[in-house]
Amino acid sequence: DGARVLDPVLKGKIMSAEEAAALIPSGINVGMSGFTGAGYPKAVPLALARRIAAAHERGEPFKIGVWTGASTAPELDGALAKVDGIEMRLPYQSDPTCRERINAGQMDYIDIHLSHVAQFVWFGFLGHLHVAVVEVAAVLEGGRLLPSTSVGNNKTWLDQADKIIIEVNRHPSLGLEGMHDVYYGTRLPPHRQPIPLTHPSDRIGTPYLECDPSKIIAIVETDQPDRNTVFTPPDENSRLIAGHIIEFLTHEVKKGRLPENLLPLQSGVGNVANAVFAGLKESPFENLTAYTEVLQDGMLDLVACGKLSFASATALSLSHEAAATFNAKIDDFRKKIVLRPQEISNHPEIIRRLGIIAMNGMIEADIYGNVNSTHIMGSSIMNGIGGSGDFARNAYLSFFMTPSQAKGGAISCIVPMVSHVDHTEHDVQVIVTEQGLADLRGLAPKQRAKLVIEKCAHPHFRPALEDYYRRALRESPGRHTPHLLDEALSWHSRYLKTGMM
Ligand code: 0RQ
Repeated sequence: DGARVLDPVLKGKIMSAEEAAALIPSGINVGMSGFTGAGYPKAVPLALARRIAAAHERGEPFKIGVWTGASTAPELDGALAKVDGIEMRLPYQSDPTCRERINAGQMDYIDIHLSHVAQFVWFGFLGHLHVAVVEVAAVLEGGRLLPSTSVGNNKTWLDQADKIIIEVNRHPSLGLEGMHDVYYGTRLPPHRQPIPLTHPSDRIGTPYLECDPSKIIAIVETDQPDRNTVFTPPDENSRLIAGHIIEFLTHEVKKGRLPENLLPLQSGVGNVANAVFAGLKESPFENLTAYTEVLQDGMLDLVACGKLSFASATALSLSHEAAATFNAKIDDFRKKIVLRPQEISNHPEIIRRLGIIAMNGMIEADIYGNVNSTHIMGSSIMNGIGGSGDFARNAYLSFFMTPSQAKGGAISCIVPMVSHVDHTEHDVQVIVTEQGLADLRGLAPKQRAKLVIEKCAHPHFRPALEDYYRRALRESPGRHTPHLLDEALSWHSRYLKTGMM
């Protein structure tokens, strides 16, 4: 009915998802909105998947490149992967069908730091962007757009794409108006200027996305909620990990290395991250702030109860219940939450300046503190590096956390050598498992190894790690980072052969 399309000329561009999908040809790159299941287009990708399936049935090739903010939902990644419609995917995904195709060698995937994506497109490093498909909450006069529940890379998609398809979703609250801050001051080197953001609550841009209305080729109306993220209540391991982190932060405040209200917090995706915020709710800390990419239930709860005075993010990732709370109290949340483009939420310059406390999940760490966040047994992708690298390298303090074992105790998450490296020993300051916390700051490799084994490994695997390290100390040709190269990855190969590390 065009209720959320306020521009009289653009009203004329309203059409069905099928008609809009027909405007997307095979072989092009499409920039889609969407970040951790929020603000992704909900109708055009599904219609496009049907179009691709029909082409394949006729024996015609049809594939596109899919670029996003981060992970999306079954209606986008899942649907397009199922019909084998994705030639190349970037920069972060968490869809089971995508994952299966990537790991079967049928789909290419480039895993890129989330802060790099927009600038790589501007630099021309990723090729041409032909079409943008972006969900918004309303189309205002003159092609100004009210962003939806994530900002992600939408500014760059709208600026860089030749043609634009807008999905205007009636579901998100119009109370979102004023919550976004889209920075239009980025430039290309050598013309870059400092980004004038010195506090998580600073507003340095405009509340709207802008685009050249003549590039809009279609507007599709939808009325659907975002994918509902399901959070399990914190389990025992998550509670223990959260407890170790809070005890450590308390100690750092006592030592004078952190202010009493800490420094802006960043936290990754998943249940452990969520549990840390549940733990912070019970902690004595007050007046906290967050400068992060994803705002999950745990963080929203801290904002609601007043413990967290301000949160900056690029996307919401809420359960059904939390989304309802968010909408009901949106006028209050708008004063305490800002959503920015991911090139700003994850910007190394700002992360370094604000002194972020970064807390991210990992798959495994080795005894020297190298961290694998992305690969299972060295060769299969799980999700992607996401923003963890943006934050880890530039943070004031960088935590990586995981339960000490996976797959019912068949796998040790502390290993002699990681099977893939995302975060090198230089970017990892604190490793936390339910067993304990290893503070690696200021330690040399051999000191790190002793501590990681003692504090973080599961007792079931600790003796084998101690044995490896002892023998490496004796037999390694170099004694700076002692390793037995023939044995360093034997834990992983043993698991692949026997199902047990
Ligand atoms: O698999 O469900 O099949 O059993 O890996 O493990 O313990 O549920 O952990 O949900 O916290 O995710 C690193 C993947 C952790 C996530 C990762 C298996 C385990 C299970 C998941 P199953 P858990 P979480 C901000 C920051 C990178 C991106 C990032 C991630 C599955 O945190 O994607 O940080 N991080 N972004 O069984 C083999 C091991 C294993 C293992 C766990 N050592 N070996 N399998 N698993 N450890 C957000 C964004 O950037 C968007």
